[in-house]
Amino acid sequence: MNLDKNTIAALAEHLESAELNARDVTKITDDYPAMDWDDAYAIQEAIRARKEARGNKTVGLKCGLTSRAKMKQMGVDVPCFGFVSDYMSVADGGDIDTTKLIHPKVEAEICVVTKAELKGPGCHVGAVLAAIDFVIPAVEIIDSRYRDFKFDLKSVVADNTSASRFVIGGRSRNADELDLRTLGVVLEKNGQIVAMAAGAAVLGHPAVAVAALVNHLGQRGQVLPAGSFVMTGGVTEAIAVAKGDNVLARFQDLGSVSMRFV
Ligand code: OOG
Ligand code: MG
Repeated sequence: MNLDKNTIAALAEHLESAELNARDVTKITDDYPAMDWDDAYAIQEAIRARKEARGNKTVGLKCGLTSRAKMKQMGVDVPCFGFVSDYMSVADGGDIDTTKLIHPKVEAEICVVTKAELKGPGCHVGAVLAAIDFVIPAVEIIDSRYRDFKFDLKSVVADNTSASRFVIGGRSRNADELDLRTLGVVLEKNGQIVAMAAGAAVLGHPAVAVAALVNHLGQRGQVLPAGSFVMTGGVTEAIAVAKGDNVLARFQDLGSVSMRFV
């Protein structure tokens, strides 16, 4: 760690205020170039603590930048991890208020809910598949607090990996009824196809993203408890949306997820 406690707390407040007031800021590594990975995750943890202290529940964990398309879009080469809170959840078919967001983008994601604890290091796809209770589709609405979505990996980790809203929909299925690698996803905006991919876009298999999350937690002495909701990351590049847009993501064997931006 290169930043002191007060700086971490101040940066958490800075980034969380930007989120809650829908106001963009410059990337924090511009002012704190010495910030390291531990600092970045410590800032994210401090944002989580602020939300929980206010009564918001942490309802899931997310993997980000797990597909080549996303890594290329954002100019980075390793995944990152964050969390989602109760107030970020929007019902399938629901409205998303764009006045509360800065510059939202949508991503189609294959998600899982676990039924057994997972623990790293050494967590692998087999352990993850054994621990999956069910697979469920979602659309994540990311909204980087950084101007023009321009950031480096440490800045985005501190900013809770751009987490903003998410919509769970479709229907749940057992993992053994699905081939998560060949599972097709089609993303539509206003009736037009804007992106498509298969599950293998996510690190070769979406369960690899869950294993990476578990190993990341393991390094920090944490486990992924049974009953966890995990988003494995956008299968395609993220698509910008604005007021008036309708988004529909179709998932092979898992139904569809939709929302309106108002
Ligand atoms: C970072 C968050 C990425 C995903 O699914 O890849 C993410 C960003 O691109 O702003 O959530
Ligand atoms: Mg995402």
